[in-house]
Amino acid sequence: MRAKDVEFEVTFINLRDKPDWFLKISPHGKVPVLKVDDEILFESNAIAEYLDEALSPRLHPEDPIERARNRAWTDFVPSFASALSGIYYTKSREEMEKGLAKAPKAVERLEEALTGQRGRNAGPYFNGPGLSLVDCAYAPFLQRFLIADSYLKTGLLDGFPHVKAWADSLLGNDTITGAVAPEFLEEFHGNLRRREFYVASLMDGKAQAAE
Ligand SMILES: N[C@@H](CCC(=O)N[C@@H](CS)C(=O)NCC(=O)O)C(=O)O
Repeated sequence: MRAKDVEFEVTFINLRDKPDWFLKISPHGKVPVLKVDDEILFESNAIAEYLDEALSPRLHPEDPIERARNRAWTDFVPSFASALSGIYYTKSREEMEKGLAKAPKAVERLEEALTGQRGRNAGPYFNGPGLSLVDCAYAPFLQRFLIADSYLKTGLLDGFPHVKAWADSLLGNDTITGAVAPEFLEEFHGNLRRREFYVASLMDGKAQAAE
């Protein structure tokens, strides 16, 4: 909706204390949910596809082949996201390193996809100079990984130049970075601390060193 420049209201939900009104409208008790007049839509991709059909400009490519390719790569988001969170949602350095050893397989797939795309367009986004739905689908997971990686310093993306350049472009775009709650960084750090992840010990070491 930010990319389409439409007016909307957003209510951020505390997932540790979901309000009753939210539980009544969200079939799985999950975010995001979109309310359009009296209609409720859920599932990120279904919401994004609806918005793209209902509101201009189209954020999916016009060409049906390109559109199918974009949807296919959007379907890969959950596998990609779990490969990344498998690195930083870990309780020890050893567990983190196991996650890190598994992650390149998924990142390599995306690198190959982007290499193919760069044969068709010059970037910096998946389909060229403008943001598309597929960019918006990957961005939150790249954003969270890059925050965690600023402490873990895994170097994971160094071996994948297209993914790294894409992630840097996405995280340099304020349509993307402005989409989170104002207290996002604090909440994200709080979540890692509460769950006692290994990365939180590095964050806190860093915080103490800075004091
Ligand atoms: N496939 C769903 C996944 C939604 C989802 O997992 N949302 C998470 C936050 S990213 C959530 O609401 N978790 C709260 C819970 O499961 O209690 C989508 O893309 O919309």
